[in-house]
Amino acid sequence: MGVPDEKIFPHATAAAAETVAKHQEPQELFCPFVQRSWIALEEKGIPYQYKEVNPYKKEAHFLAINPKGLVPAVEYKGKALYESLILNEFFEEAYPGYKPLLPKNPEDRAIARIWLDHQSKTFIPAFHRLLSAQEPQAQDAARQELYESLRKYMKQVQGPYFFGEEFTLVDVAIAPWTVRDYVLAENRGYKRGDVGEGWKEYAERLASRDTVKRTESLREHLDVIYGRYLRDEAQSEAAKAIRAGRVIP
Ligand SMILES: N[C@@H](CCC(=O)N[C@@H](CS)C(=O)NCC(=O)O)C(=O)O
Repeated sequence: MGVPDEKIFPHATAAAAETVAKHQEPQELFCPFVQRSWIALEEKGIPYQYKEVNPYKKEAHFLAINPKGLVPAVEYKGKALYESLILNEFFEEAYPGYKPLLPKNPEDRAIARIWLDHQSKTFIPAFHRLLSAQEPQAQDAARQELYESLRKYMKQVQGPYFFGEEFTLVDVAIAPWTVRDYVLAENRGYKRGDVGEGWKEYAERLASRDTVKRTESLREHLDVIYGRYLRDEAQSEAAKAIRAGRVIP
């Protein structure tokens, strides 16, 4: 039997309801790094509580979880953890009873990490450079750089996924960009088919995977943030790093 207090009207009303309504808009839906860790959680079936923060509003409670002020971040047993790839490996280690997303043998695990590193060092910076490049020459150079990174990557993909039938963290980590590369196709002359090496088919396969679709938000919201990148107006840490020729944090 419930307690009498359960019968109280449980919703905010009047001005308070308006305030609540203003804070319903998902804030980090645009973030491919968040989607990486979200896909991993969904793939593994780990129980979690999803909390939204606006990463551009560096509030104290957010900085306490990630002093770098970036999403994704996780609070686990009172400890603050962050960095999408590190979180994804943490899920593997902290939840061994759940579906594995890394191969069993150490050499394949090392190979997985080599190609995750490749994504971080070549693919993501090239994607950002192409997004924010204003001059046609700079766009051409960034587009070639992106294609080159993807060609190297695709030579390693066994198909249908990176390690064959097994869907692993390597696929998880690149999947969010397969639901975002339409921005480059519509604005920067990028074509999946021009990469060759099966990138188009692989990208379509990742983008249509259930856990990727379940963690995907509306394009109209993505368009707002990407508009800022396309005009090179974005003030995110990544945008500032690319502009200054620094490594993306
Ligand atoms: N290396 C980080 C990158 C995370 C990141 O850049 N997140 C963006 C959103 S997509 C962010 O929090 N930006 C806030 C800012 O730049 O101020 C990771 O892999 O988790």
